[in-house]
Amino acid sequence: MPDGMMPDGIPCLLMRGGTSKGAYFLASDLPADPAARDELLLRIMGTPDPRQIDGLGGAHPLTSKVAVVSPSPDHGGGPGGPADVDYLFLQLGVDEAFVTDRQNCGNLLAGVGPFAVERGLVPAGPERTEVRIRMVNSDSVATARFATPGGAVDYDGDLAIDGVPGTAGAISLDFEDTAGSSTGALFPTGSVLDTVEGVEVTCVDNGMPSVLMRAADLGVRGDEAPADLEADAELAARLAKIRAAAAELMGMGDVSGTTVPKLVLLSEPRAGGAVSTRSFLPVRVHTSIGVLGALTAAAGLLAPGSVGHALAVLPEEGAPFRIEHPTGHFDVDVALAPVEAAGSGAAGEGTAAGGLAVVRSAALRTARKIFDGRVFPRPRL
Ligand code: NQM
Repeated sequence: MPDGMMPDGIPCLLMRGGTSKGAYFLASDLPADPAARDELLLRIMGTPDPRQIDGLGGAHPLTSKVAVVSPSPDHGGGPGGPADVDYLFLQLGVDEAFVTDRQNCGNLLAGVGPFAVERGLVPAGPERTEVRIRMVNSDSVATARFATPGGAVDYDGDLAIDGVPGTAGAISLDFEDTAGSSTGALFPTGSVLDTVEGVEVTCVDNGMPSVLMRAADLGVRGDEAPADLEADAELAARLAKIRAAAAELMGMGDVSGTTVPKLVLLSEPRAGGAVSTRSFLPVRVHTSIGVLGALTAAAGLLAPGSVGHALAVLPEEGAPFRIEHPTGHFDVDVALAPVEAAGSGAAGEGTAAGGLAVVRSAALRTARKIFDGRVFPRPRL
């Protein structure tokens, strides 16, 4: 038998989570050793190969994702109480053989609650189920709520999310402790505005370390198609330099070979939203925008003096923050308050330069069970 074959396969549930797609596993079905686990996942996804032809991956970073789920140990939890399950997110490369746990993913998070019910980790309620999920990557908690009529997950519903055809059942996601998720502060450079490589940027982390900048400052409009931006080699080279320098300022060190921080180009809204965005992952361009990416962009834009504050059309207090992206828009619910007013309910230690803290981060997504079975990794090359 060729090296590394597993004739019985590994239990795996393939799900769309938000605008992404990934393979969901119980941690107990994968090797406990991270190096052995990652090596196996690369063969399951068909990485490295630009087409991922011999695996589950869909030839794009947004479809080369893995969720590893397990019961949460007693100590897991957040300000809102203990967690039910642990969710470790792993981003795999497509044509490069890497697996990284340095970023989180709020889109795959949308499938974690349903997966926990499918696998019997959490009992379903008779109508609705609430699952508290510890996001291992950032050691923070999100609560997912979704319909389970008759004790089974109902994936159907009437919520449309841009970037996904049709409609599906709403999954609400409420986040705790997103501010400073992986950098320790909402504005990790200590300032809401910095100049990096001659370009004004706002470095912000409300769940996804990101570098916000005006598209116009990079010589683009900000409403280009992802493929057009990806084809611009000069832009790519400039962004790579800005990213490396901004990451140093953010205390993230050498980020070569990692997928954070993300880069977000901002321009004025075109369709009634607050702002138009193009997010870099950090090389391929997002076809929409990540969940934590959107929560982070909104938090940055809400801070007076940030790079996009003046060009954004900010929502009235309590109204959704509508982020326009290449395939439509994404409404998120983000609120900041002065640190003193935020009190102990503030979402995390992420006090900001400018004295602001995040007091609310929430969004609606959908998810769908696509395939449940056993996956057979390709043999070692
Ligand atoms: O920001 C892509 C995605 C993501 C991440 C990425 C995400 C998030 O859309 O919460 O969901 O930024 O690499 O899946």
